[in-house]
Amino acid sequence: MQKTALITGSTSGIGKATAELFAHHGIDLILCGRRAERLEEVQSELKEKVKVMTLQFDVSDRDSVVNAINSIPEEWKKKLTVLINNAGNAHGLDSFQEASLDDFDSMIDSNVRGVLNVSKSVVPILIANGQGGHIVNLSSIAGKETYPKGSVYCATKHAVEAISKGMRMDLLSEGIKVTNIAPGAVETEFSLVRFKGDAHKADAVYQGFEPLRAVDIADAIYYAVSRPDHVQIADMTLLPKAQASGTIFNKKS
Ligand code: 8X3
Repeated sequence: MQKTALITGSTSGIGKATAELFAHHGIDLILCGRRAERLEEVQSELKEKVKVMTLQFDVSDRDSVVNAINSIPEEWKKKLTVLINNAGNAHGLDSFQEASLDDFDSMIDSNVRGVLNVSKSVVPILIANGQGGHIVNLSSIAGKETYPKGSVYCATKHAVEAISKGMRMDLLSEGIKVTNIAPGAVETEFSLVRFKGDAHKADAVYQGFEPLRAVDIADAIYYAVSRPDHVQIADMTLLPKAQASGTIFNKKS
């Protein structure tokens, strides 16, 4: 059956790489993001290969999410089978005593509320379609471990892990599969956002070893969604060869 996937945060990084790989494999796309221009760019890049529509919203804005997902035309809703909850970010890498509540709020809003807002709007569509479906949640090595200066980022990704497990239990009876994907260091705009545009600090994160690329995670996501119907990939953790935990790296200087 022809798949259609809704991808949040699809204008950059892992989300964009996933959109490109899905298009390559003939999966139609509902591209979601905050930045209209970037959405149009990705749409024009991929529309030669598959059907593409775009939705502009911020995952943390509940009303915008509801309105945007309600506005999906019926013929697209009927074909929607895959949700990729990719949008999310880290804001700051600071000790608990130095970090700001604004940064904590931003991470909770995008990484936790965002996943809930989008999933609560999309799940009824999947259920109404009656064909099962597949939800992929982007967690992190930070969802498996806690590291210094990452208390709340790690907390949000621990929440994603719990949400993935809980969704898998509750959606079992609907035939909807849930996959949790937990990457380690992936070279994207992630660190630039975490360090609030400080390119020097962001680049340093990925120096001295070969980090994962966005396409490596897209590859894992595609693997999960392309298994036979009876196979459910529950959880995948992907690290660079030079990473052993959230904080242990084999860096060459
Ligand atoms: C991003 C990876 O190692 O900064 O989720 O937590 S890490």
